Amino acid sequence: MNDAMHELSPDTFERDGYLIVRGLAGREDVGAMREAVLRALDPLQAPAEFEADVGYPGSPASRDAEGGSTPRRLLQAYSRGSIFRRWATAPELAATLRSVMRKERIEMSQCHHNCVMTKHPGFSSETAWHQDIRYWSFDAPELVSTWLALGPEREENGALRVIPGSHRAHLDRGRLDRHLFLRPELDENRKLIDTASLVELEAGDALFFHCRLFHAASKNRSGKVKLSAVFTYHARDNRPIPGTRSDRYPSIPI
Ligand SMILES: O=C(O)CCC(=O)C(=O)O
Repeated sequence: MNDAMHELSPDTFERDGYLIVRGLAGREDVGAMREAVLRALDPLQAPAEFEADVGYPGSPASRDAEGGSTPRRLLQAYSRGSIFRRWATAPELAATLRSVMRKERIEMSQCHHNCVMTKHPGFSSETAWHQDIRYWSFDAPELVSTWLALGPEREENGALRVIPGSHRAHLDRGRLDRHLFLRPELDENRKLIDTASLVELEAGDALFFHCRLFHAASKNRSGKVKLSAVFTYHARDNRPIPGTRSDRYPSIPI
């Protein structure tokens, strides 16, 4: 599919499990977010997740190995400044969420994503095919994440790839490995992966994607860090399961 042709309609989202809204964030807001992120990266302001923590292909073997201090994500983005709070609750973002979720009352989870992805050249890793819902616990697997590009996202710097319609697929457990990644060596998975689309974005473009949509990304082979602000939303009547990781912090009504 040509992403530029992607229609802005809830039906498209329902069919494909994702939607791209071009230029949803203005240049000034993107610039302010970039500045805040670059400040938080040097010196690094916690909390952060490191490439070495995830153990994905290509990541440094430990925090002590070469590149071991490469941050993968700045966590708790919502608490990092008013610019992030403004974006995560922006009326234009909320309007698209209401439309694709077909719900009026929506909340932002502080427990999932709520981060800035900081994909660095050199030591970033490959993220294999997965659904975000795999480790999340809500009454219904119906959450939507927004991925805001703070710079260009291309194959070369590790842009996301998505499998259109895969949020509707029901796969046998055997098609997933122990970490719930798609097993690429299986023919039936290969066929599914062959239908993937690359999500190319410019600064200010936002990808909305369903928590069951299979997606993946490669490492950053360019010379510049790739920054993307990512937040996750659920309908107010879709509650996190008490006592789980999804229930550590209260959600924020938007
Ligand atoms: O940029 C990447 O490597 C993908 C990140 C991702 O899919 C995730 O954190 O769920």
